[in-house]
Amino acid sequence: MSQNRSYKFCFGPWNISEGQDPYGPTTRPPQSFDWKLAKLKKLGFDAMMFHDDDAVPDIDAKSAAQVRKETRELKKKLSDAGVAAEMVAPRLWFDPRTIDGGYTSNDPKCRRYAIERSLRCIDVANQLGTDLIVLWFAREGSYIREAKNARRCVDQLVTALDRMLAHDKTIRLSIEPKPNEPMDHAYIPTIGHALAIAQLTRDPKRVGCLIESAHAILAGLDPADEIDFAMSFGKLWSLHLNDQNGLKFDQDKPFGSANLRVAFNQVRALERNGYGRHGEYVCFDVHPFRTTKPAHWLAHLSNSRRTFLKLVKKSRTYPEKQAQALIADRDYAALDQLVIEHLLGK
Ligand code: XUL
Ligand code: MN
Repeated sequence: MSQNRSYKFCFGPWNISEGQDPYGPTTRPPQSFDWKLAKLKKLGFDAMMFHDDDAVPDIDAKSAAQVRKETRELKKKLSDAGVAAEMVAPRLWFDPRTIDGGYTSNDPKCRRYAIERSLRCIDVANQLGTDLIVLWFAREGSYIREAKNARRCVDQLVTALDRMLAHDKTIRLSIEPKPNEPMDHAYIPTIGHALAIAQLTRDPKRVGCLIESAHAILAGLDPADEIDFAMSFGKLWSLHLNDQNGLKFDQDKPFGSANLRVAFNQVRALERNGYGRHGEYVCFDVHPFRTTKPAHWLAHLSNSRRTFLKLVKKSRTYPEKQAQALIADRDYAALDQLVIEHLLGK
């Protein structure tokens, strides 16, 4: 791995959020897309990630011609700013037709809507110049076990993936697993599940994954191990770094905020596998704390990037020889302390 390798960074418009949570309204006034794009550039980020309706607001209400026109305008804005579109994700969890799931809804009309919306999302991605579609299967799961036939749901997920793969021969589907929230249990809770379902599709090569640190932690897993696993298959096509303090609601904390050592190990895993070598971006799916004042609104993004880059340095200066000697001696107590002191610095 080249020590000079640098990373490219990305976030989405939803990461400059207004502070609403299930118990209270917004705490900051909304900002325009143009403002967010200008800030992204100024903070040293290279790309923006999109939901289909971040790209074309109210996409369901618009004709194909109107969607094309608005996507063209967005593409021009991005090109003028020198910012790439990293991915587009169909937002399948807002519409009343996805109340009981998108691809796995018990209602065939609703399943059809979910697939048609996803095909539109692919067209938007094409026009924005990215071949990456991210699928967070928000409501593809159950509130109560008996409500759905999980076996049939797996078939329905494969059908949906196959329809997307057939719609466009060049797009790649990146599944972003999350074990719960909004559902009690999701059908694709981990990277193992994502890579396994890829094998059931018509073109497994074009189905990969996206790891979000918080989602792995919610599944009781170490995100660094998830990174190594996905990268063993050459299937880690995107990444949402953030942090999560144990098994609670999805917190989307700044990277390294809850557990610096877990963050360090994710960076080490990315370094040893050469993440980014094929153009992959490091995206931060982080949110400001609800208490954040508008004046400090971007700190969670610049801080995450800053922490990441500091951890890259820590990874590249890790006392590897000493660590190897301790491993050979099976002295893990000393190894543990070596890591702690390396992170603490002088
Ligand atoms: C949800 C989540 C989403 C996806 C994109 O927890 O992480 O923002 O990353 O749809
Ligand atoms: Mn995410």
